[in-house]
Amino acid sequence: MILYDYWRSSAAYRVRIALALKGLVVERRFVHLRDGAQKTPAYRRKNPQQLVPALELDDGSVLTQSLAIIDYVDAIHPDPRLAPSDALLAARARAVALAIACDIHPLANLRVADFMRDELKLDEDRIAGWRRHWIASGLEAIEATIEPAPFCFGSAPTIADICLAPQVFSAERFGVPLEPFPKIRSVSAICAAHPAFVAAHPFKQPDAEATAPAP
Ligand SMILES: N[C@@H](CCC(=O)N[C@@H](CS)C(=O)NCC(=O)O)C(=O)O
Repeated sequence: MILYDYWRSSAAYRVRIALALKGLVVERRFVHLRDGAQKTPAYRRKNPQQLVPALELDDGSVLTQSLAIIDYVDAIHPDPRLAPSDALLAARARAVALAIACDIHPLANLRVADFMRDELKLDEDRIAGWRRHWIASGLEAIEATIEPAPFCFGSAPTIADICLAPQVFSAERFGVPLEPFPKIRSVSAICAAHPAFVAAHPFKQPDAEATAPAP
């Protein structure tokens, strides 16, 4: 399998965590988002959405969308499971993952910021304010939802933690204060000490750049 990846992509970071939790090592191809590598014809053939991550399987088929990729990996390598066994908790963990992946992350994405800057002529302060607003209001709702024990919904990481840790990384990067979110901070601290989350961290990736400007 080949993972099309970018160190600072929080969606790719989710997939890296899931693969690490499963103990799976895959080939990596780095798609430099700031250089626009996601828009090249070669990558568009892999993912017509021009987004990372994408996972190419050994038969050449390509999976896109981080949550779909994680579901696939969880189905073919079920140990450890990435959802709580309890159906109610599983639904709640999925809801946190979807709140992040569908309702928070897309609003702070690179292409959205590019459009605001290039087409709407908004300045960097207003773009940064937009990002902070949607990330903070999204995290406020998640703070009210999770029940750290010590992960979001129990003693093992699930899809909720897999999505939350990268979202916290982005929140810190964009200057969102985390003081109002003690439960999120406690989950984040537990994740930061877990080997799979450590291995998947953006700064640990081969394509990481020490001084890359935001976004
Ligand atoms: N819903 C998608 C989101 C993927 C996504 O937005 N990836 C970002 C990086 S985190 C990207 O490739 N952005 C490129 C761009 O905005 O041009 C998923 O979960 O995989």
